[in-house]
Amino acid sequence: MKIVLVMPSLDNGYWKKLGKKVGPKSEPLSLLYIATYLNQHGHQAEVLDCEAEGISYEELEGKFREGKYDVVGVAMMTAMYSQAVGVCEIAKKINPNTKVIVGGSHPSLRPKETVQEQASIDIAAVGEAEVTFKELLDAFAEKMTLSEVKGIVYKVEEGTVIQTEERDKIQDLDFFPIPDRNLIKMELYRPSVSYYKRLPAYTMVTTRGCPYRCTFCATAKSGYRMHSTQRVIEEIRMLVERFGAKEILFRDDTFTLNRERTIELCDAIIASGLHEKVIWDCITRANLIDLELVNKMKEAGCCGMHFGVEGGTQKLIDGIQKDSTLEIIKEAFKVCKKVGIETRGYFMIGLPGSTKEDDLATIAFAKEINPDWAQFTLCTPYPGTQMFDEVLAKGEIKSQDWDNYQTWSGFSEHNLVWTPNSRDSEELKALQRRALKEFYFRPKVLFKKITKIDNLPILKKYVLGALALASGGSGRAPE
Ligand code: B12
Ligand code: SF4
Repeated sequence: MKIVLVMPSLDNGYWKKLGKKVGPKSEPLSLLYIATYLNQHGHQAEVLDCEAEGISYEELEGKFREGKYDVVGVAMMTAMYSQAVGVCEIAKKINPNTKVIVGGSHPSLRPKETVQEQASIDIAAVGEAEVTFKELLDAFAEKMTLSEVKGIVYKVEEGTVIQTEERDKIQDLDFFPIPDRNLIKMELYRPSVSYYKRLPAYTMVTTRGCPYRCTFCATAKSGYRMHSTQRVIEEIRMLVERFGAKEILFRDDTFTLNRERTIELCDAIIASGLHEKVIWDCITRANLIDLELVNKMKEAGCCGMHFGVEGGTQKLIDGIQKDSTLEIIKEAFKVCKKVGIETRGYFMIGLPGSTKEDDLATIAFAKEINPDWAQFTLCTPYPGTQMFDEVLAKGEIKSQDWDNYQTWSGFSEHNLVWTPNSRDSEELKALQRRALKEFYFRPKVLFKKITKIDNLPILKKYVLGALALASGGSGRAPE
């Protein structure tokens, strides 16, 4: 059976020309995990990344024609819904007998609707899909029936779908082989301009899931499972030795959730000598770090930490069940500064219940804690989150056109899909632009950035970033 897994283009018109240069080109880890697992079981799955390789729909038609694939898997996040559907339609147009399977955040949260809505989609995989995909191939080869494959929704006939039993999550992540990066063109990948210090900088995940309950988050209450320390070391070593990685971006939801494991991992990195070859950053929560831990992380090569701050008043962060306090957040940024670790704060404009004054308080709080990098996105209730259900129940969702579920609308013509307290879209969009400009165009921030320029690539990245901001933003989410 010929199998291809496709990452659609992330570009649905939000990108301006400059955005392409500053936006991220992240390895499609989800597809690599699946393809590697399939190939370990005797298949020969390929991965096509339309975003990184700049493949247009026309070129994709050619590739599908040439490849004669029996099975096409397509990744789907909410914000790239249309592009994913576009890929599915091309697959069916080239060969109506091709089995088209979608997976990822969006179909995992709305599997039935996704299969029902789209004639070109045969099956949606719910949640983690390595084993599901393998079993689907078994079903296509008539070794089992579709109804026996757990964790899917499949079309029986137009308009009728069947959802199978839920699939239990694999607890030991080492069950999955290390994603085979030879399936993609690694030289094409690099993070957003403000996200790296040295290139090549590649991404990795060492855990999956998060037990916290933030109302806006698509991975809330999803447990927590880990790769073993030994396996993480093996994967870092491979990225360094085989692909020349100088920096690694750990994209776990909450990297330091298990303090003991974080220390064990840092010790193992140091013992292996990898801390002398590669630096790394991670995303975590403010309540999950302390001075001793951060010192250890720094010793092991950690150069940056990202925190979801979200709002600048206690009322705002309580409203989204962040389960944190402004004091804890301030302390976390202080600790990182003390140790010499760069920080990035994620903030949201227009949180539920917010007024313009609240948003101004968020901007002021960002300036007060003063991370090295601040990201201000517009609060967007994604389907499948608690926030979406709450605002939908109140009749406040203005559009279910998923293309409009963008968090950077301050830099586009689109109206917001939802605003708190019936606030005006334009007011919120203006606040997003104001937040970025107020934060970055401060003399002390500009001075600090300029004094950190010690090589040409860094200069280039700052020039691109500044141009993007000055011209109205990159029009593109770094993440
Ligand atoms: C890396 C990342 C990105 C990268 C994507 C890189 C890439 N090429 O894949 C970048 C930086 C580009 C990105 C952008 C955005 N992201 Co993002 N991102 C992530 C992150 C941190 C890690 C994803 C990952 O690799 N996980 C590891 C793999 C192994 O797990 P996985 O992705 O879940 O994949 C498994 C299953 O989902 C499934 N699966 C996934 N794809 C497919 C495809 C097929 C065919 C099948 C069968 C199964 C399947 O099987 C996989 C293996 O088990 C997640 C958070 C998270 N921890 O998952 C958010 C996340 C996916 N992103 C999210 C969001 C909101 C965004 C943005 C909208 C952010 C923004 N502010 O603009 C943009 C959207 C861009 C766009 N136009 O679509 C949300 C998704 C919400 C939603 N409903 O879509 C998440 C879940 C974060 C969150 N907690 O809310 N993101
Ligand atoms: S926002 Fe972060 S802490 Fe909150 S549930 Fe999501 S991953 Fe966990």
